Order: sequence, then C-alpha cells, then structure tokens
Amino acid sequence: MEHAYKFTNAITRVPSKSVVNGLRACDIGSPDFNQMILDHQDYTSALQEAGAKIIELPPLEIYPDSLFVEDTTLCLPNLAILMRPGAPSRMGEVLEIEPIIREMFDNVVKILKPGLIEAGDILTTGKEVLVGLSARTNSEGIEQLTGILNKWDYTVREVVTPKEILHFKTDCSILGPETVLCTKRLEKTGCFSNYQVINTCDGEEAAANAIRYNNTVVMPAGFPVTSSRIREAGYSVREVNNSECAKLDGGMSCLSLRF
Ligand code: CIR
Repeated sequence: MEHAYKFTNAITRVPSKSVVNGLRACDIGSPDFNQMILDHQDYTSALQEAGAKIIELPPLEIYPDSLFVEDTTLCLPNLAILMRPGAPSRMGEVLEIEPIIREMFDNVVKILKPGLIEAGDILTTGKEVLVGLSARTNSEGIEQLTGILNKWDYTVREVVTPKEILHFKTDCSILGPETVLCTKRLEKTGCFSNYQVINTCDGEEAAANAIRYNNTVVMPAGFPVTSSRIREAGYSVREVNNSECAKLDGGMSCLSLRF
C-alpha cells in the first residue's frame, strides 16, 4: 500500500534557459528563469529533507518542458514504463531519460505507437493505478498500460481528466493509503468515491498538485487554507514557491520521478 508515497530516490532535471518557451494552455507571461532555478533548488532540498537521494539530470535546451520529468516515465517498485507523450514537442524527452531509467530499473517496458500517454495523467494510490483519458493520453495508451500492469498484478482504472485541466494529477494527489487531496471540480467526476477526500479550498485549486514523499507533503506555497487543511489532517507540510512553473501548468509532481 505504501509504495505510492514511500520512496528513496528522485530524478529531477535542471530547467534549461529554453524553459521560457515551454508549453502553456493560457499565456499569463513567461517564467522568470532565475526565479525558476531558485525554486528548483528549493524543491530539490525539500525532497532531500524528506529522505530522497537526488539524481539530478543536466538541462536539455532542445526540450523546453524537459524539467517536467514526471511525464516521461511511470515508476513502480519493480518496474518502469516509458511513456509516449501526447505533446509532439515532448516525445524526444523519453529517449533522453531512457538510459537513466534502464540503469535504475531491471524491468523497463515502453508504450508504443499509436499509444499516447503522459504520466501526469497517472495516479498510483497503493490499491490501484488511475489513468485519466485526456488531450495528452489516448485510449490506446491506456490499453497498453493496462496490459502491462495487469501482468504485474496492478489494477488499473480508467478515469477522465476534465477538459479544463492539463493532466489528471493537475487536480489531485495521494496523501495516504485511502486519502487524496483533490479539487472539487475533479471530485465531481466521481473518480474518488471510494477514497477519503480532502478538498482544496475554492480559489486554491493549484494547491492540488502536491506530492507526499515519505512523511512530508511537498506543496506549492501561497495556498494557506488548503495547507491548513492538510496539516489539520495530521500531515507535515513543506511549501515550495511554484509561481514560475505554474505559468507552464507545472506543479510539484511534474518536477520529479519518485521511486
Ligand atoms: C506541458 O504542457 O506539457 C508542460 N508545460 C507542463 C507539464 C506538467 N506536467 C505534469 O502535470 N505532470
């Protein structure tokens, strides 16, 4: 059950200068590169404080979104699945990360054409793996992932990523074996009817993309009501500034691979 948040390692990638050209659903201005580097360092420290050994990869100028390593791979205790991103500009990121993943995992499987899937659409909860159909993740991708994971005795459940959000996990995070942090708009889809749900406060939806790493919940700074709700539920919280990644629709989970 605990494999959804008990980890020893984390892979991160230093933002490249080209990050200012990263994909975004809505242009609210380009991220400030220097602030992003500071935030990235603080994010790495937060994971280290939570017990992570960090494997930090160098910046990749040709892939502006490559700091969002999460989307390239699904890491599970006994295997890694290399994704096939639905964003054409991000597909090459998988080839870049593949050698590192092969070094770290004995079992590596790849999603193949015509499957498309970005791991931002995948939430591992301990009892099951939820995969959101989205603009980046298609049915073929979900079918292939299901076939692979069933062989490894994981249960997969297809859910829907609402149109207005980028990835399923943009709006939710796992906090405990049966507990998720989730926006009201995602909860309304019914995907967490068999979980205990802590809702983000209205207006603080961007707080939903957090990560539990061992005993710490790493969440974006600036969402005081949601942060209090998580603390009141008994979790220890570490906040990290995310103002710049947020301009590219990125949050806490996107910035690392945890295993
Ligand atoms: C993208 O649109 O692909 C990037 N700008 C943001 C990716 C965020 N990743 C994630 O939610 N897992």
